[in-house]
This record gives sequence, structure tokens and C-alpha cells, in this order.
Amino acid sequence: MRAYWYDNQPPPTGRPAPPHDSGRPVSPSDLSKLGILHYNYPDVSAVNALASERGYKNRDEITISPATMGDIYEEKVKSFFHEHLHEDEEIRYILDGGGFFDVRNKDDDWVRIQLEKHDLMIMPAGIYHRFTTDEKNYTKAMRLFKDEPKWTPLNRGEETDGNRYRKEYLQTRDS
Ligand code: KMT
Ligand code: NI
Repeated sequence: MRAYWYDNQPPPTGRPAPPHDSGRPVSPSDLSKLGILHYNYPDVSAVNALASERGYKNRDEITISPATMGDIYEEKVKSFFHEHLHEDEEIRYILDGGGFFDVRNKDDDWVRIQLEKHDLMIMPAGIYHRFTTDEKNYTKAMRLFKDEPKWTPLNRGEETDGNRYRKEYLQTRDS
């Protein structure tokens, strides 16, 4: 895992997405202030232990790549890259390949988190984020959910700003 400020260069057309590395790192403690935790677990048994400790009941696996998704790849990647939130805390565990999660910091700037094989990230409910593949164009990930999978990304807008999970997140982050 590596985290840094996103460089905000205009988004290129097409893929693969460049790293957008500004050269300014973001520390794990800054990430934890945003409510993000990170681990590296070479063995899936550690993932299982964490999941049961935190009361996670559901999981699935997704492989994001042109080869596995075919025609819907572009569309999927576009939807993952649209800024959104979820109403549940979520765990993402990278089984193979890698990818970028961008999260909003307190000043509403993007922080980019590069995840590689065996990285695990816990993202709080209500944080604005987006995801994209890296130059390898290949992300195999386990998505873990506390209860029923609530896949639905809620795209950022007036409604999400007033969302109860968003407000709870901001209260926790800023207290
Ligand atoms: C999310 O929450 O944006 C995603 O789950 C993206 C795909 S999982 C690597
Ligand atoms: Ni999401």
C-alpha cells in the first residue's frame, strides 16, 4: 500500500489510468484520521479472522479486467470511478493485481491509495471515494460486507450530502 496526494491533472481519455502521483505522500496516521485502516495479509486466514472479529457475514470476489468482463469492462470501470459513498463499512482485500482507491480528505482533495496483492483496506461508511484499475488493468478483489451486500454506490450530490451515514461519518472524522 502506498498513499499520496492525487495530482489533479486532467483525466486522460482511455486506459490504462496513470498513477497521478503528486510526489507528496500521505501517512498511515493521516489515513486513519479519515477512518481508513490498512493491513497486509499474505494468508487469507488472517482475513477470515478479521472478518469474524468485526462481525462480517458476506463476501464475494470480483475480477476487474477486460479479459473477464469483456464488453462491460469500460462501463464498470467508469461507474467505479464516479465519486460515491456506501451506507456500510466495507473491506476490500486484493487477491491479485492491484488498483487505486481515491478518497476525499478534510479539504475535499483526493488522496490516492494504491493497493497491491494481499493489501486489505477498511473503508468507513459515508466516505466519498472512487476506484480505478492501474496500468496492469487487472484487479482481483474480495469484497466483504457486514450484512446483506449493499452494492449500491450512491453517487455524490445534494442527496448524499444529507445522507445520515455521511453525516455520521463527518461527525466521527471531525470530532
Ligand atoms: C467500490 O466500493 O468502489 C468498489 O468496490 C470498487 C471495486 S472493488 C476493487
Ligand atoms: Ni465504492
